[in-house]
Formats: sequence, structure tokens, C-alpha cells
Amino acid sequence: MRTDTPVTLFLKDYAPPAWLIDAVDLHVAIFDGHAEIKSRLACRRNPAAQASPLVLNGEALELMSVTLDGAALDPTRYACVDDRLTIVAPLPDTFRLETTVHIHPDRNTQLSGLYKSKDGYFTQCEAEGFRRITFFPDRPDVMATFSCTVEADRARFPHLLSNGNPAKAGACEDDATRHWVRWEDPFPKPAYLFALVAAKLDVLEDRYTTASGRPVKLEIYVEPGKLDQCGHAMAALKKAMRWDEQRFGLEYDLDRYMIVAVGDFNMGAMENKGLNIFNTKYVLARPDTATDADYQGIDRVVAHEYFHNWTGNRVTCRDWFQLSLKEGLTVFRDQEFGADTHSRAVTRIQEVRALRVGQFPEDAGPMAHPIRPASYAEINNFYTATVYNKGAEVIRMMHTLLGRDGFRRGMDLYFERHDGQAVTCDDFVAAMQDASGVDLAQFRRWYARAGTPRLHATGAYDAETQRYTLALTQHLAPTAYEKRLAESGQPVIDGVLHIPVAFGLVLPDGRDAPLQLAGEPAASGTTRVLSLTAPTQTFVFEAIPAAPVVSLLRDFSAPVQLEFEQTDAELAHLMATDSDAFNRWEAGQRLATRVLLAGIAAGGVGCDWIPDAFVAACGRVLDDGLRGDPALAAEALNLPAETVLAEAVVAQGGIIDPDVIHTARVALRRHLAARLRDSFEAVWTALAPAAAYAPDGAQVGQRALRNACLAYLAESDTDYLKSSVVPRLAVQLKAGGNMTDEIAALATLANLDLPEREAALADFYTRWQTEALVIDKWFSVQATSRLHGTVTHVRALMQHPAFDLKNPNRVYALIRGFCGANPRHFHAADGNGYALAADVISELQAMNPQVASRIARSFDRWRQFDADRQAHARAALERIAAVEGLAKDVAEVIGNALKAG
Ligand code: B3K
Ligand code: ZN
Repeated sequence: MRTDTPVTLFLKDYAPPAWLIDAVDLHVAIFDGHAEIKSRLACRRNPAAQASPLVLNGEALELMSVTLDGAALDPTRYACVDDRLTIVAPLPDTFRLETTVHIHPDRNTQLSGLYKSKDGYFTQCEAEGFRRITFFPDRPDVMATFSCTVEADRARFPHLLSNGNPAKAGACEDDATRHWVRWEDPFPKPAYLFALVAAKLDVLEDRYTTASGRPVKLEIYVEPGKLDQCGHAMAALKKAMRWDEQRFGLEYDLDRYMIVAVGDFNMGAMENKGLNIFNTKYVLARPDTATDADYQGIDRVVAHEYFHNWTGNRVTCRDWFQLSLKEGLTVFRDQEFGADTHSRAVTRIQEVRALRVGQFPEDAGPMAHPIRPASYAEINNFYTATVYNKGAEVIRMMHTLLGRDGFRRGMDLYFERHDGQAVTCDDFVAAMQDASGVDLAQFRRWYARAGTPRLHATGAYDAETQRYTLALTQHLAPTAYEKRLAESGQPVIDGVLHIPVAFGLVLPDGRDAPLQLAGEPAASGTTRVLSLTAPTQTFVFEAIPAAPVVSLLRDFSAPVQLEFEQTDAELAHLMATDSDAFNRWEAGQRLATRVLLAGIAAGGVGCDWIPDAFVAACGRVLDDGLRGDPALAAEALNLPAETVLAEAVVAQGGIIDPDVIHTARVALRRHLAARLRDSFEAVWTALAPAAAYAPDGAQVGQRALRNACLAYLAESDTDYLKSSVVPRLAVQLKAGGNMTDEIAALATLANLDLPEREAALADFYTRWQTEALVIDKWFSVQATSRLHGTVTHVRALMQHPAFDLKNPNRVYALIRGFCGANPRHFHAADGNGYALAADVISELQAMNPQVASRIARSFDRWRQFDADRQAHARAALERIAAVEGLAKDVAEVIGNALKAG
């Protein structure tokens, strides 16, 4: 473990690599206790760079030998210090460098590089894991063709996989119990896309023929016995392959596409060329073990990794500051895939909800950064909601400004110019601009500016002239990021953003007004994308026949905080009639936020802050759910999350009181449950399942609404709860065959202080103890429970035999569930939640810094709480900061948290 303070790297210091590697040939031999890696690199001086020695990265490697053009290298010609192997000058312009190293995959608890999981060996190289396998210039702008021979015991590791196409295989000459397979990948790639697997697995095989007729073998490898859980992932893969051909004209390029699922994995999945490695969570699904959300997650992650084959692999990043080049774009692509294959409106609502829960607080906290940060200490800390989700919003804004065809032309030009290259976000924007003729010079600032812009709007209707005037103003206050920039002597970027504001006017009868801007000869269209490019701009619309209600930011056309005064009646009108489904939902959320902020101001007590009109609006949502789209109704009934309400309190200049926020939100749910009981009952009854489980759009929507109704009914007074709701929860728990309904019932019961709770949890555990992903759910519903004593219970669960600090999924289920998704208990006034987090982070950082660092992010908003909570949080943060040899991932996060403010 490192003891140095983290070194900050700067985008401005980028320099091209002094040496290029044209080809890599690896021989990886796996033995019990260690692996031997022989590497042969074809090195070439980069004519475009300054002359300097060849510097190779290497971490936790035992160097056994090094030769240059076949001759052992004299120890004076190289130095191996500080995670670097330096080959000193003079060097020929081209040469062959061979090294042999030993590594210890069974001791690799970081799960970066080559590691052992259960009985198999797997790799994770992004961002900087390849250097933990062999010495290499481990940076994405060094692209080489790879060949890799994997060698291991035949009986224990029948599958030996790497990138590309299999070229040869055989038995080891000196030991017939061992075998080898040689893989060749014809596409030059950076080392972060290298992958290798040696394991005993079951494989689901299928075939796909690309649009141009190329046959592709598809393979999904899973732990033996799990083949019955792979069908959905395979179907998702084929759907994604077809979609990318149809929407973007992009085809697969190798003979084989492999997905390998592993239970120990730091994140969701990894797009290694031709050999994706996946967290089991995003592969395995069966109706009785996986929820609708799991099925959808599989669709999206399978598609995401597949789409990276072009946006990430064929065209990759020049350096890690450009991470959003591939991630923002690929998230946008998977979002569009989701929208084209499911409900576009529900998909968009879920994305915006995720942005508000995960990205807006990040932009307001100590780790704030733009989608292309100018500096970082540990790149793994920048796989964030900002780089991914706000990155996707930035791509979406370009799509909005260019239109679908213009965007497609931009994509085509991007690939035409840059296939096979490692490029920058500027190269992407340039392709979009050049292909469309739309000036994106000002738009580029989105890549450099951190923070969530505030969009302030005012409007006025003049009945006499039939004109509607809209004034828009943008504000973007400096964030913690600008502070960090200034501290490191970097220029602070400011300047006005180019914000696309989709806009419509809804008339009193609910129809959209045709839009005619002053100066235009006639009206055209009912939604306009207004380009806000100045600090303040005014737009005048003519011939508006009656006072309209404004529908602003349709489809959430920009990632901003909207400040726009609208009356309850106006919001109710939008909820009922807006032609933009997203804004119908949004109007409901704004109304709910307003009600809840009043409740929070009232200390969460009583219910006179709940207007009848709001109850009535929810009643209409329930009716619509029955008649129309249940999925949209379920989204509408889902009140803003506690973390989102907390940010709304902060935006008003308040201090977060997590107890009051929780109490107010529960009070509103209870009030709705009491007042709308008959409606909830009616919907629950009407939506009883009529067919066998299928994760299709119609059923998913029905289950979402039905379970939302049941959860509301569970907020009822005790008698009704015991007599009418608990028995239904029990039935749903026992029904079997459908994890969506089962876990919904268990999560509801986990919030209730009733004897049935313990029995249900115990029974669930007994039934599912052999299904790891289901047991993760069992930990997670307890971690997120509302009940008093949850922190103590979480501590007890950490001692449960099924809990394992070394398994990221378990840690995410229990610890991140508690710290990230249970704000009231994590921010408990006595500081016990913070103390628990500090204990876990301190222990975990030595084993798995990436996962520990993610947990550490739960402290981001600690300064927005009262003085006592701040004192507890500070003590916890300082305790972590004082850990000897603290991993740099955690040091960066904790350092920023303590610094800001
Ligand atoms: N590119 C990987 C993420 C790697 C994270 C490394 N800490 C998965 C993805 O975004 O597709
Ligand atoms: Zn990705």
C-alpha cells in the first residue's frame, strides 16, 4: 500500500508517448499460487515525441528477466523503481523488449489486474490494471495488436480465453495435464481493453449474422449450473447488435463475441475487445431470482458494453481526462436503445431521476468536476455520475441541437476520421460541428465547466397583443472544482453556456399552441428548441389566442435546475394535459416537492400542509394508471427521494435535517394511503397478474403500479395494516416464481415493526441462500429499512456468515445500501452511521481501494447538515484520513471532503 500523498495529474501536461508499441505477444502461464507472464513488445520510437527513455508501468510485479533484441539487458541499462521499469538510452529506433514477471492473482483483493475468483482467473484492466499483469506503457494512446497464449491445468481450467479470435490450441509438451490456447486480436487496442479468463464454466452458444452477412459466434460463459439464467442476456445482446446496425450503421467486427460472468467484480461490466467480463448481476436472470429492474439492467449493460465496441474500442480515448468521450457517448447510446425498445417517456423519467439523485449532489459537493476534468489523483475516482450521466446529457443536447439526422452524420464523420485512433472530446465535437454546420464553439464549455446551471425563467402574456414573452437567465456558481483549480494554479474556466431549452405553450383547453416567434412569417410546430447563448435572453411568441401555461425544458432538454414560478393550478394543468409525457411527470414532481418543502418547514408533523388538490391529483394519476399507462402512473406516484428533497432544502439556503425530511415524506405517503385507500385497493385488484411472468413493457408497468399501491397501503393505520395488508404481503412472498413481487413485499415488510418481518426475512434467507444475487437483495432490504435500530442491525449483519467484505456485490448491497440509500440512518444524529462507514472504509481500503472509495463518497454532503452531525462526520473523516498508508483512491475523496467548505 502507498504511503505517499496522492500526486495530481493535469490535462494540460499531456504529452504524446515517447515510444509506441506496435505489437504485444503475451504468454500467461497460471500455476497454483502464482502466474508467470512473458511479454514480447515490438517497440518503436515515436517520431512525434521528444526523445526519452522507454518507461513502462508495473505494479506488484516480480521482475524475473528482461532482454532487448534477444540479449539479456545489463542491470545498468534499466531501473525498476516506484512502479516503473525504465530502459535507459541509448536505444535503437525499433527493438524487441522481452520481460518475464511473476504475479499472485490469489492475493489480488483489489480485483484490478489478474485475480482469482472462486475457482477461476479473471482480469480487469481499465483504467490501470494491465500494469498489474506485466510491464507496459499503460496509457490509452498506446495502441497495439495483441496476441496472447494462456496456459493452465486442463481439468481445472478447461476454458482459456482472451481477446480476438482463437488461433491455435494444444497440450503442453512437458506436462500433458496442462494445455494452452493462443488468441489473436487483429484490432490495435490500448492495454486497458486486454482480457483473459481461465476457468471451468458452462457456455450458452448462439449465432448472429451481421447486416452485411458476417457470421458471428456468440458465447455467454457462466458458473456451472447457471445456464438457465443466461437466456435474457443473450437475447439482449442480439437486440443490441441489430439496433446498432439500424440506428448507427455499426456492425460487429470479429468472428466471436464472448461474455463471461464473474461474481467478484468491482463494477457492472467491462467492454474488453471481443471478451466482455461482466458482474453476474448483469448476466444472470430467471423470473424467480431476478426483478423487472434486474432484467432491464441486463438489457442496458449488455447493450452498453456491446456499443463500446465502436465508441470506446475502435475509437478510444487519448488520455483518461477524455473518459466521457467514450462513457458519456455510450451511455447516451444505451439510453436511446432503452427508449427505442421500451417506453421512451418512462426511460427518460428514470434517467432524470438518477441524474437528480446521483449527479446533481455530486456537482454540488467536494468532488465536483466537469465531464472532462482538468486534473485527478486517482482516475478510478472519476468513473462518476458526472462523467457518465451528465456526459450522456451533454451528448443528448448535441443530438437535440443537431437533430437525429445531423447527429448521425456527425457520428459517421467521427468514425470516418478517427477509426483506429485515440482521440479527444474536442475531436468528437468537431466531427459533430463539421458534419452538421451547427456552431458548437460555445457549446464546448459544457466539457470544462462543473456545477449544475440554474435556469431562471419568467413569462408574461399580453391578451391584447396576444403575445407571450419568455425571459430566460442562466447562472452557474463556482463549485468545489473551481476552488481546487485555483489552488493548483490552474486557470478557472468560466463563460456563458449554450443551453437548448425545449419549450411549448399549453392552452386552457389542453392543446399545444402553434409557435410563431416574433419576426417569423407563420407558426410552425408546437415544441421549439430555444438556444440560450447569452446570460439573459427574451423570446416573444405571437398569435397566442389565450393565456397559456408554459411547458419548459420538455423531455428535460438540458441538465439544469429550473427556477420558474408556476401556480399549483398551472402545474396541475400540465400534469393533466401536457403533450410532453416527461413534463407531465415533472409537473407532478414539482408539485410534490412544493408540498413536501412546506411539510419540512412544518417539521414534518401534522398534515395541514397537504393540500386537497394534491391528493386529488394523485387520485387522477391512479385512475389514469388503470385506463392508460401504468408505468407512467407508478413513476408519478413515486415521490421525490429524500436525497433530492435534501438538495431542495439546500437550494433554499436551509440545513438538511434527515429526520424531518423522512418524517414529512412518510407523512405524505400515509396521508395519501388514508385518503385514497379505495383507489389503491381498486388498482391493486384490477392489476392482478393474468399471465405467466414476462419482463415485457406491459407487465413491468402493471407490476410497478400494483406494488406501488401495495406499498402505499402498507402505510395504513395498524388495524387495517394487520388485517388487510400484511396477509397480502405474506401471499406475495410465498407465491414464488416472481422475484419482482417477492422482493417488493419483503422490502415493504422490512419497514414494518411486526413479528411477521423476522419470520419473512428468515424464511427468505433459507430459501435463497445458494443464490448469491438474491442474498444481495436480502442484505439490501435490511440495509435500507426505515426501522429504528437499523445501524445496529447493519453492524450485526456484517458478522453474518454470508457477509464478505471481499465481495463487492455484498459490500454494495449492505454497506452502500445503508450509507448511500438510507440517508436518515446514515446521517443519524448520534454519529453511529458515520462511525460504521469509517470502520468499513478503514478496513476495506487496504483490500479494495476502489470499492472503499465509492463508499467514502457517502460523506460528500456532510457540510450541509447541522453542527453536531458535522462534528461527527468530521471525526469519522479524520479517522479515515489518519489510517496509515491510506489508499490514494480514498485519500483523494476524503482529502477533498475535508478541504472543501
Ligand atoms: N468501462 C468500464 C468501467 C471501468 C471502471 C474502472 N474503474 C465499464 C463501462 O463503463 O462500460
Ligand atoms: Zn461504459
